[in-house]
Amino acid sequence: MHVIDSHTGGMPTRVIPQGGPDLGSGPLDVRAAKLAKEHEAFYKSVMLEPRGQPGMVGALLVEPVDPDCVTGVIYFDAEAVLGMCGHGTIGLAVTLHHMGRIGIGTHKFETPAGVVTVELHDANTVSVTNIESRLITAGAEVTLPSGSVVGDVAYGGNWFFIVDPSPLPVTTTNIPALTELAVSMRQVCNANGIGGPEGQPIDHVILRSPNPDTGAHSRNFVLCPDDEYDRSPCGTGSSAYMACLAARKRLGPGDEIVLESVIGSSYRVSYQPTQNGVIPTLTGQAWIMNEGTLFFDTTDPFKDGIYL
Ligand code: PYC
Repeated sequence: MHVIDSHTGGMPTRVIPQGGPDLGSGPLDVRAAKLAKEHEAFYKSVMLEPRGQPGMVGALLVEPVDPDCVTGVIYFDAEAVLGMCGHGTIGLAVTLHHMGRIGIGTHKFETPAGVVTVELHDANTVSVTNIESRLITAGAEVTLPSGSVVGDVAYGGNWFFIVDPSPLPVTTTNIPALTELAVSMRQVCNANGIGGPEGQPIDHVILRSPNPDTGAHSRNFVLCPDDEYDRSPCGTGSSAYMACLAARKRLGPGDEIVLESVIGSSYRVSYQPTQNGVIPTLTGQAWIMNEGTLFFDTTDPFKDGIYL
């Protein structure tokens, strides 16, 4: 299987141009649900060690339904199929350019969450205009063994519980403690029906620290479905956060801010208002790291990945 690996602000994306399971030709969300339900072994074998690496997101290219789109894409990590992925979309645009499939300019990609627009500024720099993002529930309270925390449920292509400010400083030394805290928040949210309006579970948790010493607006720690942290500032999470800022009138339409990841990589982000939320645009950079062929030798005892 041919793959091209990039990273966006430190977060890896593995593009699979062809050769995934047959998902049919229906709407992308239906194909994504089929991948999640029937082909877990496929996506785990590509994402888990020893072939994959912690945090890696896969981008399986499929035929789009919308003929205006350059490609359809279904994102996943080692644990779950995603509705959308911002860092993956930046990585995909850079990868398609590397493959000679797109030039500098504006292009559309179809994802299970909807059509997103990318503007490739140069070989590494991409702006993504995401799907409509919304604040769902402001100020939901979750009770943890260590006490209560209040956060927002918001959608940006995935489902987020956002705690701002974080009870723990968002620093690299705190990554293990932030991971443990965020895992328990997600578990309590999902045990108590705190999530999307149609029962969608929380798949990501964001803990934010305001005013990092870099002059950025804020820095975040993002827990992904595979319990890894997002090395990038998380495009869908930044989108969900923009919906929260807009709903609280803490940021005006078109005003651009810099959002940082826990490791200090950054996106420039702004939004345009819609009736129910915002359309966010985020700009970041990705770099190609590797192009190669994955082998699935039947005699390899770890050909399906390392399951812990
Ligand atoms: O950038 O949207 C994102 C993302 C989701 C999971 C990992 N990265």
